[in-house]
Amino acid sequence: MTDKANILVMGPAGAGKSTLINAVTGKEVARINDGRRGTEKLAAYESDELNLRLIDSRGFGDGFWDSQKTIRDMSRWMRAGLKGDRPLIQMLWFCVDASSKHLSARTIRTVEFVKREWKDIPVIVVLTKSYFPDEDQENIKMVEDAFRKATRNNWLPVGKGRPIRNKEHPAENKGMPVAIIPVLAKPLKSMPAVPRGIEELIKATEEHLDDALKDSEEAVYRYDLKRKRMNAHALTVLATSSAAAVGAVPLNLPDSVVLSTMETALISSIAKIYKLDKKDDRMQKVMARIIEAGAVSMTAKMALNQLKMIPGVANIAADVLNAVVAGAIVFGIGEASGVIMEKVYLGEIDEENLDWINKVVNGKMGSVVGKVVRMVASNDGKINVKEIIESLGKK
Ligand SMILES: Nc1nc2c(ncn2[C@@H]2O[C@H](COP(=O)(O)OP(=O)(O)OP(=O)(O)O)[C@@H](O)[C@H]2O)c(=O)[nH]1
Ligand SMILES: [Mg+2]
Repeated sequence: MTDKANILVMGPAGAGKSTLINAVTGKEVARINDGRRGTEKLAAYESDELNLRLIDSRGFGDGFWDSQKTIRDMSRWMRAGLKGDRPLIQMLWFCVDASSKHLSARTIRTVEFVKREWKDIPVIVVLTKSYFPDEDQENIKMVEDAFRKATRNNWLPVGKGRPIRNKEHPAENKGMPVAIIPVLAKPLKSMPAVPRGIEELIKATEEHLDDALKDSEEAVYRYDLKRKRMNAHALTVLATSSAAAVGAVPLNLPDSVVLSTMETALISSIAKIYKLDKKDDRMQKVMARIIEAGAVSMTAKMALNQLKMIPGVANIAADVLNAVVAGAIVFGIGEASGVIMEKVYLGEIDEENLDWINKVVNGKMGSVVGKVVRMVASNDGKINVKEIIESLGKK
């Protein structure tokens, strides 16, 4: 296990370790805690894109015996693998649930005991479930204070009499994490919480790995872009089901203010993923142009007309038609926004190129509506909203 950088992911039960691993690898590989059972055994998951191997561990409780069991399990597992000349684990990601607003001394101690096996490996604290960016500073400070207190009390087994590997890492920071990074690995079902922080986590990780294990800048850049794309798509899929739910209540779809509001929220969330400033004048223009090009009234009328022409559809309730059309509209807008924001982010298009924006939005809208119409037609005019929405989301 020395070809890739091995990172041990540790932290209390339910902190979000497995979710984080799935987000970083972009695969649903690690089992998620469903409230009854979480990760039970250590297991390694590799990233296909980066030179990383993430080791998922069993979450521990705050009780003494439980943390002892974690320490024992880990020590056993590590001893079994401690044979090569390079340390088996090169870094530790310590997951702390940001929404819990608390980091106990025992939790820090458990992690530090395990860490001791590898002497000075760097620790990055991942503030998981960082739903609210405006609470980041407060949460980072909470972690710093908890670590400072632990180091000051001098019961931390860290760094005592040991050479400091990283010369730039000052002595008073001994035992402190090399970085504290707020992460939201998975979007919330409610709209505005955009997944974030994974790119920063990867950058910090690369920075603190030995040169031999580092990825190339090119690989990190490609990874970053792929993440952004995935996040934009995930948000679009979530917004699409919300839109279908909104459409399923009696309303006049072409005039729907609710739908336009959802579009605006989705577009600004996607802009946020690409770190574009939505308050910037030029960005405002881009966003307005996307909404205008995909105007709800126009697209809804077009889609409804096409659907109504399919034999068998005449008998279908208006709310079912509305649900499908609402979903299609928001999906088309989200996908178009992803393409547009990425090009702006890469500097490949000029924000003033409104014709191009028009073309992208119209193209996406047309193809999404076309896809829905084809699905309904091939199903003899029957509409299964859930199935259609799900199949839109699949790439
Ligand atoms: N929306 C959202 N939910 C999250 C996130 N991270 C964790 N969760 C939820 O928190 C719960 C626990 O997540 P896990 O990833 O299984 O936590 P764990 O640390 O691996 O748990 P153990 O293996 O039991 O220690 C699950 O319901 C996840 O869906 C996140 O970034 N966003
Ligand atoms: Mg787990």
